[in-house]
Amino acid sequence: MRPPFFSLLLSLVSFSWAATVTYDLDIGWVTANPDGQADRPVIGINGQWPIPVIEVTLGDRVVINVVNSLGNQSTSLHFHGLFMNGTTHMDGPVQVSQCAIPPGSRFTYDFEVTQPGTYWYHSHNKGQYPDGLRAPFIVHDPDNPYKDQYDEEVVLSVSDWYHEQMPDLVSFFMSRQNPSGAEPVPQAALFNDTQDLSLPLQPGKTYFIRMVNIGAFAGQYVWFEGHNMTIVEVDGVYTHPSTAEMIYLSAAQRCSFLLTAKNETDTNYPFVASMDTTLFDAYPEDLNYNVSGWLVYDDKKSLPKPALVDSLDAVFDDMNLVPHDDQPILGEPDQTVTLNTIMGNLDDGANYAFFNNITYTHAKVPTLYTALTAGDQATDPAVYGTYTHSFVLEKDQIIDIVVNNIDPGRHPFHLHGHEFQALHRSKEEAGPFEDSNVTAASFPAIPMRRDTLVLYPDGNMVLRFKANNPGVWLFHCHIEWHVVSGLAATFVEAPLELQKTIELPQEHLDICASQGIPVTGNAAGNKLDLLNLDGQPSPPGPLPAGFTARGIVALVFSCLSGILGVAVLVWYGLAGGENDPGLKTWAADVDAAPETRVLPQDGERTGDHGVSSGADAGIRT
Ligand SMILES: *[C@@H]1O[C@H](CO)[C@@H](O)[C@H](O)[C@H]1NC(C)=O
Ligand SMILES: *[C@@H]1O[C@H](CO)[C@@H](O)[C@H](O)[C@H]1NC(C)=O
Ligand SMILES: *[C@@H]1O[C@H](CO)[C@@H](O)[C@H](O)[C@H]1NC(C)=O
Ligand SMILES: *[C@@H]1O[C@H](CO)[C@@H](O)[C@H](O)[C@H]1NC(C)=O
Ligand SMILES: *[C@@H]1O[C@H](CO)[C@@H](O)[C@H](O)[C@H]1NC(C)=O
Ligand SMILES: *[C@@H]1O[C@H](CO)[C@@H](O)[C@H](O)[C@H]1NC(C)=O
Ligand SMILES: *[C@@H]1O[C@H](CO)[C@@H](O)[C@H](O)[C@H]1NC(C)=O
Ligand SMILES: *[C@@H]1O[C@H](CO)[C@@H](O)[C@H](O)[C@H]1NC(C)=O
Ligand SMILES: [Cu+2]
Repeated sequence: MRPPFFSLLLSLVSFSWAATVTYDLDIGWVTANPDGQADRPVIGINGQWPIPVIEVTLGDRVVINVVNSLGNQSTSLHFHGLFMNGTTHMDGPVQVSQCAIPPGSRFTYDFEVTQPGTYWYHSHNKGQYPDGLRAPFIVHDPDNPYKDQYDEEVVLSVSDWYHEQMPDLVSFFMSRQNPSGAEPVPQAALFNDTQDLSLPLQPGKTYFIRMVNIGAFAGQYVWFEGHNMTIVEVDGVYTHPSTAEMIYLSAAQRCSFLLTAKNETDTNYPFVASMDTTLFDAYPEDLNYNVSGWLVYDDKKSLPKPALVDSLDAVFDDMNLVPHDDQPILGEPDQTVTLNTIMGNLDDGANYAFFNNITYTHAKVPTLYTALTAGDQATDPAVYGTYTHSFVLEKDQIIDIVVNNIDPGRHPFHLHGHEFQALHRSKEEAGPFEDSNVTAASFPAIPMRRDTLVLYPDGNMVLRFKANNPGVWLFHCHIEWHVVSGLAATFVEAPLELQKTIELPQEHLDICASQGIPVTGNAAGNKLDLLNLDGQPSPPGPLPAGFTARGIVALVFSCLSGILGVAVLVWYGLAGGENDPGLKTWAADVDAAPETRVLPQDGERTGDHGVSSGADAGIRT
């Protein structure tokens, strides 16, 4: 047996061998047609699309030199799931940890990779990534606990695909013409940025398949005919092996599994990803929401059509996974943050997403830069402004996030800078966690960990993590439409520590200066009085008085009665927000509608939309 000091020595040696891996990424427009239906401009890298899969080894230092050659859009890169421990300024979200990289500028991401597994990288600016700027990011692990159980690794992305570009889709989505907030429905699904993909298999071999959903919106049901999956990793966390016939991968989730090839080569097998159509408000007749590929044992044999599957009930529940390291449940929380997910309209007639009563609007100063320049006041959440929805965490605190879904849609929630323990996820329609009879006693002793978890319609969930990574980290829904409509909050973790450890490279400050973005002071750019937030960027005001109460009723009623309510809202949008007696009459009829829960407008009014009184008027029926 090897004495322990020797293995320590070995690990020190291997650490010092860690390589620096450099990527030069020139981001620019190219044309692509991955579903064979339409050529369109996409955002490529170095003149190519799909953009490259980044592959590094655990412990590597990664240097990514970005040049923005788009000409007409700014950009940024986020490395989804990587902790960025000590380098929160390399995390990527625009106006959170950096300014956007304007056209013609350069920016270098420089960080160490301290976690093994399957990740991805994507733009974190203005709903941009679905235009093509997203791909897997793989961290190879010489000590992968399953390395003796497979022969080959395979990367396999899945995604939805749109024919229109995001800026156009977003401007319609966030408009008074779309008051119900119906998300654009994708035109196709893709495997590895194509369709009819072949995955050649050698008989008897076992494959470590790393699946990543790099899509914008749709969760995907995935299955391989005639083959089971043995799940061994989710979101960079190794798990004990679990057998699944079908998995569900939301936007941003990853799942790695072992798949063993048959010994016989007489048949090829289809595999399928089927978009979760319960997310869609419309089902265009010509939409094929499935994509298929084939496990090819013999390329001279036919590629059979996938069999129809009439139930998705066989889908594996990721809450049943157990991390391979058996990390026990963290101790009692020092802080519990409760976030109610709510959709509602503001006075521009568009539909916004809210955590409690706040729809995220980024600050004038990137939130990290406020943390770095606010001195002792950096521990006061107020300096980050109302609409970044910031929570300040002390170093090493245990934090619970309780998320209640006051919305009938699924939302895949993602936390930057951490993996969380998933302590509880209710079934659909369970109501808020506080109203349930679930107690801490029923939390698992060894909870599943990941960085993105799906919250079910009108359900709730409880997540726990330790604030052991000083930084500024977003918590948000990973449906890109909901990022755009404001479903995000900010955790400012150990800001005083950040002031001692983070030194911003000059180019970070330079790209702000070139765009006139202030880099010191509070969310409003105020340096003298950090509690004076006059001029902070803010969302539109609440629905106008007079419309408000009834509008909210209409909104709630619209959930119940569908078309009629939506029609009224559309009418409101087209009418330019003016009050109308006809609406009142109609609304009076529904005053007896069930209780209104869809109420983001509580509390103080801000912004310049002139609705200054009757803060509660909007919420009583
Ligand atoms: C930016 O340029 C691309 C490629 O030429 C073009 O397709 C796209 O419409 C432009 N987008 C904007 C927002 O101007
Ligand atoms: C998917 O694309 C990646 C990157 O090009 C490639 O490494 C991988 O082998 C592809 N997967 C399949 C199943 O073809
Ligand atoms: C897959 O797993 C299910 C349930 O464990 C089992 O019934 C089935 O036979 C397995 N299929 C294959 C191809 O191994
Ligand atoms: C394939 O053959 C090997 C060796 O005979 C055997 O161990 C293995 O169980 C077989 N695999 C399957 C899926 O039947
Ligand atoms: C997609 O696949 C599902 C599951 O097999 C099937 O029920 C559905 O009919 C398919 N849809 C289309 C448009 O092919
Ligand atoms: C919670 O309450 C419901 C309804 O009262 C009951 O059916 C369920 O068994 C309870 N669950 C627990 C964990 O006590
Ligand atoms: C970040 O690094 C510190 C210091 O090495 C360590 O204590 C902490 O656990 C790390 N956090 C994460 C999330 O890895
Ligand atoms: C949200 O609600 C809280 C608590 O009622 C209140 O203090 C705050 O001013 C409200 N914020 C907004 C933006 O309405
Ligand atoms: Cu969402």
